[in-house]
Amino acid sequence: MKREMRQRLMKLGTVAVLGIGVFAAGLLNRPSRTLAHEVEHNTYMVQAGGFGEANVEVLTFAPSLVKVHRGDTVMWHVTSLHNMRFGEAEEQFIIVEQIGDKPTPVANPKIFFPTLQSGAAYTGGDANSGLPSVDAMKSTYSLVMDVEPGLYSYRCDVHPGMAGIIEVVADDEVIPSPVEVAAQADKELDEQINPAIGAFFGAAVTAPKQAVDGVFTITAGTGGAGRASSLTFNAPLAIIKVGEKVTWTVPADSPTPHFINSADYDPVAVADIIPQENAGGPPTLLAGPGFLGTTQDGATIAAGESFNSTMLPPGGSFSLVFKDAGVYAYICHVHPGMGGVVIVQ
Ligand SMILES: [Cu+2]
Repeated sequence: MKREMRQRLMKLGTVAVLGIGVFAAGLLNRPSRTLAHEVEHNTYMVQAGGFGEANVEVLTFAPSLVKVHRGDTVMWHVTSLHNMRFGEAEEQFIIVEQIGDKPTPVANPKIFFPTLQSGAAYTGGDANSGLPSVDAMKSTYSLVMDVEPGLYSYRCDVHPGMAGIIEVVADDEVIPSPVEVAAQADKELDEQINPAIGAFFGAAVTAPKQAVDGVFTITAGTGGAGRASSLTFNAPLAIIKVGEKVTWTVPADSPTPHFINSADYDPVAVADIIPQENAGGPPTLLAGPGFLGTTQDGATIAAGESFNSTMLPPGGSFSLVFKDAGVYAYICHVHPGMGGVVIVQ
């Protein structure tokens, strides 16, 4: 996938370079001073997240800072569930709203819905790309930066700490080309992905082989590598005895939360977020069982019973007691490829 992405970027870069070449050739007889003004309106790619070996995902915008001229386009390559929102205020992914007289967890509409469509001009202030739909998660979103020189910061609200800056510079300032920006993006992603691959091997080496005092502890995802982590369980095969407990913990320095779901979990059948129309208003997105879970922490699971935790934030944990012999496969439903098996003897 990464190679494909690179090829696409190269192609884009080549087109941009050719474009500049043709344009520059037409301007040969003009004073060179006008060149910086005329050769404008490049498109700069920013990677919104990325992936590496050992199921590593990095939750950054790369490059984290991109310099553009006014009128240039910034195009984000969105590799997962990310939004880009310009604005000062912090927004929570799930908020509690009074619906009737009942406090109800709902998906924050300020995150989910776009206020600027892709391709529009950004003229300053608050603006949000909205979230890509699940079937269009590999997508692009672009904005024409039609603003005064200055720093414009934005963030992804799904992943706290994931932020980037667009610096709009004066027309006559020479800035890195789209090809150079693409190379910088790859470099920044690799610098984060590589330590996370290391963390994956470290976690595997120290993984427990058996329950201690009746508890088998499994680490969900890795920490210790900044914005990147391996979306794996350090003990993907846990063998316990009937009546023993499994506790999954998310490292406190994990950049992402996780879930513990029975392998038969179907995120389509069990909607994470249930849209509900308001009479005359915007839709309210009720947070569904995908986020809230259906199984209490510490519950006892019988043969064939399914289990689904609530969202486990960094530092969070979730335990199950297995009372029957059997094979219990599980996944994290938001992270493809993240799964494990508990064998109860
Ligand atoms: Cu996960």
